[in-house]
Amino acid sequence: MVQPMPLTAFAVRASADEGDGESGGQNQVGVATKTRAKPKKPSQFKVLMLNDDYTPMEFVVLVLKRFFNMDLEQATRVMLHVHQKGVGVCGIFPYEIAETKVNQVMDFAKQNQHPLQCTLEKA
Ligand code: TYC
Repeated sequence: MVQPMPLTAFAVRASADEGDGESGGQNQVGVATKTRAKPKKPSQFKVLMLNDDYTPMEFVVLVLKRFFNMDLEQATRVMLHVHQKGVGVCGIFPYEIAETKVNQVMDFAKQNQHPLQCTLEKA
C-alpha cells in the first residue's frame, strides 16, 4: 500500500533546498527521496467478537464461517471461547480489511436483528 509521506518533514527539507543556492547538494534530494520511498509495514488489527446474552450460538458460528472462512470446528471453538470469556479474536488483518470485516459482521447482525458486536483493536 502507498503511504502518504510526512508532509511537514518534506516541506522543511524542500524549502531548505531552494534557499541554500547549491543545486545538486548531496543531502537534500537524497533525504527527500528516501523519506518518500521508505516502505512502511501496514499495521495489523485484531477483529474482536463480543459476547451478549441474546445472539444465538448458531448465528455466531455462521458469522465466523462466512466472514472469517473458519470451518465448523474452528468457528464453534471461537464462539464458545467468546461465550465463556466475553471476547475473542476472529482474526488479524491490515486496517482496511479488518474494518471491512467489522462492518460486514455488524450489517449482517443488524439485518438479522441480533445485537452481536464486533470491533477492532491494534494488534
Ligand atoms: N452468549 C450467547 C448465548 O448464550 C452466544 C454468543 C456467543 C453470543 C458469542 C455472542 O459473540 C457471541 N446465546
